[in-house]
Amino acid sequence: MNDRIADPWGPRTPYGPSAPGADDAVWPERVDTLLEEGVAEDDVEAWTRAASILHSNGDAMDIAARGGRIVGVRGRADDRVNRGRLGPKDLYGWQANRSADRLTAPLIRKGGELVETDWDTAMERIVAHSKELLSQPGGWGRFGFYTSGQLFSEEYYTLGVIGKAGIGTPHMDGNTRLCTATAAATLKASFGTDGQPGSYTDVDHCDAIALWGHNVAETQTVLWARMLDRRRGPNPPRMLVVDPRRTPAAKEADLHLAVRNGTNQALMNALLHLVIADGRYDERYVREHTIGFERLRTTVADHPPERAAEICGVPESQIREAAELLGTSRRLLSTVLQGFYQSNQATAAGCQVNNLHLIRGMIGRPGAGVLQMNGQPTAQNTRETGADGDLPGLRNWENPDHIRELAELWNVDPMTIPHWAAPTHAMQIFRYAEQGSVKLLWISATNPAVSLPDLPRIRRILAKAGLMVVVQDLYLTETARFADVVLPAATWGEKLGTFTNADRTLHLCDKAVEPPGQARSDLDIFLDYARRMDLRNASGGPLITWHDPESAFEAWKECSRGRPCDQTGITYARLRSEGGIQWPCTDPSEPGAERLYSDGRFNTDPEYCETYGHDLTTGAVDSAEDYRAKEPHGRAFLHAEPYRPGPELTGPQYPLLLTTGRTVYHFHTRTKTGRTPQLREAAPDAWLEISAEDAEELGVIEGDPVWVESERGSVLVRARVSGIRKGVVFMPFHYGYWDHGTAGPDGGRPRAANELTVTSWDPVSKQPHFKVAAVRVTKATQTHGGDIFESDFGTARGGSPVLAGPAAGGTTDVEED
Ligand SMILES: Nc1nc2c(c(=O)[nH]1)N[C@H]1C(S)=C(S)[C@@H](COP(=O)(O)OP(=O)(O)OC[C@H]3O[C@@H](n4cnc5c(=O)[nH]c(N)nc54)[C@H](O)[C@@H]3O)O[C@H]1N2
Ligand SMILES: Nc1nc2c(c(=O)[nH]1)N[C@H]1C(S)=C(S)[C@@H](COP(=O)(O)OP(=O)(O)OC[C@H]3O[C@@H](n4cnc5c(=O)[nH]c(N)nc54)[C@H](O)[C@@H]3O)O[C@H]1N2
Ligand SMILES: [Mo]
Repeated sequence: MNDRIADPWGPRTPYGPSAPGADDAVWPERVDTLLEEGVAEDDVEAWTRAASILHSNGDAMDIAARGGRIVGVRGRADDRVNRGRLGPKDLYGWQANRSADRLTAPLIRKGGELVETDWDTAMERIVAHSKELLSQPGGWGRFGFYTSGQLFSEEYYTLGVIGKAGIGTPHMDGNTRLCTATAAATLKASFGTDGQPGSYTDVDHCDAIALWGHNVAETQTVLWARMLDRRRGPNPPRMLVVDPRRTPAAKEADLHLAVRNGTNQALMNALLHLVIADGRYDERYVREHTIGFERLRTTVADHPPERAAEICGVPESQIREAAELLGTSRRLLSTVLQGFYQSNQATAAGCQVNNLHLIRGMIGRPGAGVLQMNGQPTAQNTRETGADGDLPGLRNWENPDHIRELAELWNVDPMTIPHWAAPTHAMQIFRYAEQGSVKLLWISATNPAVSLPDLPRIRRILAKAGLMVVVQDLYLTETARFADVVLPAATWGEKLGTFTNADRTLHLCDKAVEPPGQARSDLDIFLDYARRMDLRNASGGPLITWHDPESAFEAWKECSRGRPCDQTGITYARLRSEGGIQWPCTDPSEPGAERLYSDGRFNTDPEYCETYGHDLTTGAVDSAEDYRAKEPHGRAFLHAEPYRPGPELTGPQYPLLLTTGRTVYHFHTRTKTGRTPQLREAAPDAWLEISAEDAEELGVIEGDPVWVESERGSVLVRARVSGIRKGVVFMPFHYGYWDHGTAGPDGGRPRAANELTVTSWDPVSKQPHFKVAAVRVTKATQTHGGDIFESDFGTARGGSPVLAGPAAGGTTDVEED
């Protein structure tokens, strides 16, 4: 195999339709394998079926094991998603499972220190605190659960039922709030419910691809390989990229609009303006299948391309060219991701992409599709099962019938299920913890001390007196250092479960090896908590009636019955023999649905839909009566919204616009990829991307240390002079403290992008604005001799800004009784 650090995408296998519009293109197989040095395929003792959990593509693979250890991976040629291919993180990342610093025993805080203990002691500490909270009036309001986009369906569903039907708290959310809350919000707003209209096979058939704030080349490498293979084959699709940076995807594109971050809505309005003005929409489709065209038309009429050119900072001619590309395509595939979701006017701008497809009738047929992408591998499941606070089965919290269905399914009083207000979003849960009303914050499979915005504030919250923090993770993360109880979890390869990728494909991940030490699967931890809490249903029986992954899956399937994400036709046995299956799938003998909305009927019926809608400007919730009055009758909604400036504007003090994101080599806060030698060496430290013009003005050259400061905090990193647009700088958000294991919590140089980001979120999806903040950059000068990174960071700017951890934590350090 070629060096997949040097070439993340591997060799091309070109393909395409035999003639424009033909549906005969099939993506060739290419099997990628990586085994530990010295291990040959013949040495592998067992191959276990799995799929990647280091992005949302759902690449199917087999895990190789030998002597009870994982020794490598191999892509599955027969799977619809990747046809054998794997990306760099898939190929190398499994090594993190074997890291010597995995947590192997529970920890509790004693005398300010985290010390090893046994499961009984750790769980009883959580249970005692929980019971005490519940014994007080409104005790349910004292609980906050902050989970992930990286667990399995079975685990989320169990957590969701514990929270909603057991404790009855609305304060539950996933880090999916930071990730794909806007995907869900735009899908609900436009089509009635969550659920991806498109399919990856749309890549095979499209004649144009538009990437809206999505650096797919680095973040879904296998999907990108599919796109590249089309681009090198017969009848290739044209490509449009909208991104302030000259990413690998932007370099490949026919047209790159390097918009100023935070201006997506202005661009989208101008594009829709031109498409409508040029009559390039499908009048019949608009009439029969949509609502809201007149309002859309009048709103975008105020957004001519010359206005967008000024706001976005791109030539008007390019905007016209983009409208031409979009308006003349017969089969357009759009993908949308964080450049939209985490930016200004996220839901509004995401909805404009849906609008573009709706008014051109380009939805639900081969090649014509929208992928409101997911990012995390199992984010879709957090949303489906309700572990993000939404109701499971894509039900509507405002619809009393939906509440009744759940109450019957779980055999509980409907009033137990929180539905009197919108579920509490992650940023609000942290706010309640800050204010002191949430007194137990249970964090599973996420690392908010690196990934939430405005880290100085997040550290203060996690360290707050009177807040019990429980962290369930694989390692002693930046967040775990604040915990009162740390629970060691088993992970991918060490436990069994299912999850759904970004095109609705379910995969099963089987257990290949035993977890280290006393680590337990997240499912077992949640089940244990439910048992110890003695959570009961209305008849006095146990609330949770399942006991292992398969029985949990069967329970979850019942909950999905009759809903858009119906999985009742899927079984573990099918997933084991057939590989990936798309939902909805109701018939055990049929494949799942390739695309949604092929008949032009959307999930907007008032009895069926997942939301009655929001005001896109304020986020105010519409009432059921308002919604019914629109008489949707299965039509989709076209939403309109003028451009408004972002949450933070530049000025003389902070003249540059910061945006943040990813590199191909790392996953999030690097807990796994930072423990993978090849990936770690490929991108060992954080950096700041800056344009040549801005660098010159600041007297900075490639590699210079620079301070980047915002109103919240500051970081010290090296400059990379890149093709980013002038006035905009970029930082990867992967890097927390200096290094895993090598520096204590107060020994790290500040280098996390989120030291700088702003506490602000989209009014509808509540997704934080990670992609717009005002900063200033100054060249760092040496004051103490030696390497500035070693010597100066603590003193240069008012002491160590990352001071945190055990000394600062230890908030519920009650002695054992
Ligand atoms: N290698 C790698 N792959 C991953 C992940 C990872 O951590 N590493 N994480 C996974 C997850 S959870 C997610 S959510 C996805 C994210 O996948 P992406 O969304 O592709 O990744 P990002 O780098 O966050 O953002 C994409 C692009 O948005 C651009 N951008 C910034 N601001 C704006 C703006 O205002 N407008 C526009 N149009 N563009 C803007 C950035 O320059 C960036 O190139 O990746 C998944 N895959
Ligand atoms: N500035 C900025 N900030 C961002 C973003 C950005 O683009 N810019 N992107 C946002 C996005 S899209 C995302 S998704 C978030 C990601 O942010 P986080 O969710 O904080 O990132 P991870 O590092 O993936 O954290 C997952 C944690 O779960 C642990 N873990 C992994 N597998 C398991 C398991 O099976 N069980 C348990 N119990 N633990 C497990 C890992 O060790 C790790 O500590 O960051 C967000 N923050
Ligand atoms: Mo994400």
